[in-house]
Amino acid sequence: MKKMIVTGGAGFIGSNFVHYVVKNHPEIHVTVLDKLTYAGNEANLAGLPADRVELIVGDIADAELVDKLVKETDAVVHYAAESHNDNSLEDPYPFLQTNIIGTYTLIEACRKYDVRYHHVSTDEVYGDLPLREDLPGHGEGPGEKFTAETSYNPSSPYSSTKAGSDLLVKAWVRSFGLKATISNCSNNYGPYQHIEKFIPRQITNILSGIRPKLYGEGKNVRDWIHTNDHSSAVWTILTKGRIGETYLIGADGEQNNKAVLELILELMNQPKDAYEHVVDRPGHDLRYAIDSTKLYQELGWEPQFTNFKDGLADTIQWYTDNASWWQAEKAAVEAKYAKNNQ
Ligand code: NAD
Ligand code: TDX
Repeated sequence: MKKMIVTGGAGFIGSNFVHYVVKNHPEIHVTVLDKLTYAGNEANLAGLPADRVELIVGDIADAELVDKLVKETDAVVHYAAESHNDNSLEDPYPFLQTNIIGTYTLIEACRKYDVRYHHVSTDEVYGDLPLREDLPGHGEGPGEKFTAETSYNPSSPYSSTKAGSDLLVKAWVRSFGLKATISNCSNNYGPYQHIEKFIPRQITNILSGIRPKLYGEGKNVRDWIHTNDHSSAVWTILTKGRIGETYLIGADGEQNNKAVLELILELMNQPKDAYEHVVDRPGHDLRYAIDSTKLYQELGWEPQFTNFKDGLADTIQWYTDNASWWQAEKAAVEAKYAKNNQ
């Protein structure tokens, strides 16, 4: 493999993956295909060598453009998506267009040119799990974490379009022999994450003198993984994974939202209760938890960034040092949330 296309490579996780590839795999040339929606930012790729990374501004649903690019590449790693649950509750249409039609467009081109395809997806396709305290095995019994065998049961317009895109890929593997793998990862954190998302929203609230906002009681659990560990896992699956297989990516990082917020407040020298409870998200998933045994055992992957407190401290430092990256957008993001009393 010498050339790869990374869709959504100007977004949060995609740009972290591009940095990862440039740093660790000097033999690869990366073409980023990104529409630069509100979530995409050319600055996320700043400083990368021009002879190794090329940005093409375009839509993954543009069949002509996709055909032209895929024809010339060895692999496609597909990150581009509409990614925010709250936005999908306001206006689902772009989620259908990008996540379903966009994925369809990419896999059609990959099938035509027999190009290796990796599909980046989310644990949210599996719906949610009960809280550990409500389970007899406290979350460690059979069926109490997501595995590749868990049935799909998505809750939001966002997660249902991701589920739909996963199913398209599975069908293209079976019916057309598409050379694809799928990964379903848990919640990522780290630099370059859009400030609409939970962790950067609260960090930038505190930096802006705004009280952080916790949905409902804050009991909902997310299984946090550092975005660099997501990148190494995707690379491992792309290069060692078995065609047609699904691998779940997680790093045993379960935390409820209240605990995460309290840790952010502590790390930023704020009182533990310096936040507001706001209106809960409709249909809010309760708990996600990933069993990534298959990825560990079959492909020998291991996460490196497993100290959540240290990772969070680094992330806080990044948003503190890079205020110019987010400040211009802050007021508009908060005004949008305020309309729903969030
Ligand atoms: P993001 O919203 O930060 O970035 C998405 C990128 O895709 C942006 O650069 C945007 O400009 C681009 N894009 C959107 N529509 C496009 C289109 N039609 N054509 C071309 N480019 C388009 O998202 P993210 O959080 O980095 O998520 C990336 C991927 O990882 C998504 O597929 C998401 O479902 C998946 N994922 C995210 C998480 C998470 O915690 N954020 C966890 C698991 C999986
Ligand atoms: O202000 C907030 N207050 C709050 O309590 C926001 C924005 C969120 N929350 C809660 C909702 C969730 O329980 O925090 C948790 C995390 O919220 P998000 O950052 O919106 O992430 P989530 O909905 O869990 O989805 C994320 O992980 C899975 C990504 O956005 C998805 O793209 C990915 O598939």
